[in-house]
Amino acid sequence: MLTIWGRISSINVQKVVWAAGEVGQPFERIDIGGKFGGNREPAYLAKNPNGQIPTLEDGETIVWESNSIVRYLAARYGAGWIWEEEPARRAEADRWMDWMISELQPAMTPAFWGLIRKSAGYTDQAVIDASVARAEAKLDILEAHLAGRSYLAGERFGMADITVAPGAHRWLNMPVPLKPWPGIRRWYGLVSARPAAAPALPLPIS
Ligand SMILES: N[C@@H](CCC(=O)N[C@@H](CS)C(=O)NCC(=O)O)C(=O)O
Repeated sequence: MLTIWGRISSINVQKVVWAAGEVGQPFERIDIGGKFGGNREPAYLAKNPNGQIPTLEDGETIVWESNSIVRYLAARYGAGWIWEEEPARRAEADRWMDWMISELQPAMTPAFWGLIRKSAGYTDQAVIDASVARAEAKLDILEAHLAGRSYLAGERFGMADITVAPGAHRWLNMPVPLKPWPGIRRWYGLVSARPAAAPALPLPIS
C-alpha cells in the first residue's frame, strides 16, 4: 500500500493520486499542507526536507517532487502502459512534464493565488494581469500542439497527460476570460473522463 502525503487541492498532489490510480496501486492519502498543516513537523521534514507536498512512500522508498513521483510510479508499476522505454518517445512525455512544472505552473500561480486563494502579496492587479497573459501564452502553445492530436505525447494516454491536465483543469475554472482553446478542451474532456482521474481532477479549484 502506497502512502501519499498531501492535501488534494494541490495540483501536484492531484498528479500523484491520478498516477497511482492509473497503475492500479492502492494508496492511503494523508491530508497535510495548507489548512491541515503538518508539513513543517520534524517527522515530515525527515521524509521531505522541503516541507512541501506531495511525498510518496512505497515501503522503504520515499520520493518527493510531484513529477518525479509520477515517473517513479509509471516506471515501477506502469511499464508498457503509462511508462515509455523508448528514449525519443519518452522525451516527448518528459518535455511536457518539465514544461508543466517550469513554464505553465509558474505562469498560472500568481493569478491563482491572487484570485482564488486571495493570498497576501498577490493582490496587485498588475501582477495578476501579467500572470493571466503569461498563462494564456503558454496555453496557446499547448493548444497548437494538441490540434489534431488525441494525447500530449504519442498516440496513447500517458504520464504527460496526467501531469499537465490538472493545470488545464485549474485554468479552465479560473474567473478570467478564457479563450476557446478547442484542442485543449477536447483533450481535457478525453483524459478527465478516465476513472482514475475521478478522485483527483474534477474538484472545485481552491
Ligand atoms: N516542485 C514541487 C512543488 C511542491 C509544492 O510547491 N507544493 C506546494 C503545494 S502545490 C506546497 O507544499 N505548499 C505548502 C502547503 O501546501 O502548505 C513538486 O512538484 O512537488
